[in-house]
Amino acid sequence: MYIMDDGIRIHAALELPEAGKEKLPLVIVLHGFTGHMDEVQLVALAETMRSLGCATLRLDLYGHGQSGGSFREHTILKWVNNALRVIDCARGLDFVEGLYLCGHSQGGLTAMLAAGMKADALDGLLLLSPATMIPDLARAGVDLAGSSFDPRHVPETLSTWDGLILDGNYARVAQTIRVEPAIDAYDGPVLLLQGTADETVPRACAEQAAARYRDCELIWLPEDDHCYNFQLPLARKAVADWLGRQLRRRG
Ligand code: FER
Repeated sequence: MYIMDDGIRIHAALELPEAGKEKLPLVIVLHGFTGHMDEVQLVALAETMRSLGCATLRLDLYGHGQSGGSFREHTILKWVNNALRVIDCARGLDFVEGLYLCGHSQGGLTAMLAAGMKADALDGLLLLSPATMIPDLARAGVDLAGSSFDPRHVPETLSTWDGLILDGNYARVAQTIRVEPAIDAYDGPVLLLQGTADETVPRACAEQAAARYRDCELIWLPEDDHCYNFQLPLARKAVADWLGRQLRRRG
């Protein structure tokens, strides 16, 4: 199905738990940079969430997967707008009681920013290796998606590690993003998962975000990478334990 956001189609997969009640908690799941909703770890973690009785809504964000917009024109703020729109949409569904937001990497950063804007709409935040270093890389002009530049004179386009072209506005937008105020504006419960061998997001990013949130459980996945290729069962268990606890707490 598609959810329209300001004229752009957001491709979404709504899946219900097998043993569902009349009212269900819903988890919205956001992928990362160059990613899509069908990545192995997102499909697996969404299945874990459904096994706990939640509905899941996996999305393709602007310029990714089967959604509208081009990769070149995407920015983190366009993704935040997508998330805000989908949160509003989810709140309007009559079967939804309890709303959680989950995001991987750049989608995790997006989830943090959206949660800071809509803390009152969310019952919990699940952050999968959130890429909180992106704004700092953009401000430094160093190795942003593999591209380095003068941060005061951002080029018209940047070319990424995989030879994809990004509009310079991606970097200009990222330069303005501050994660700390978004963290401070969200006082609900947070789960943060991070592999100890993640080569994309530095360990310090996870440590700093977890320390700053008021109620955050940080789970380290030993020797795991950015996409949980080695410890997916452990990632599933961490989500099941934390989300199960949140659901029981809410009754
Ligand atoms: C970067 C490092 C990581 C970057 C983006 C990411 C745009 C995002 C990774 C992901 O979402 O998986 O330098 O630049």
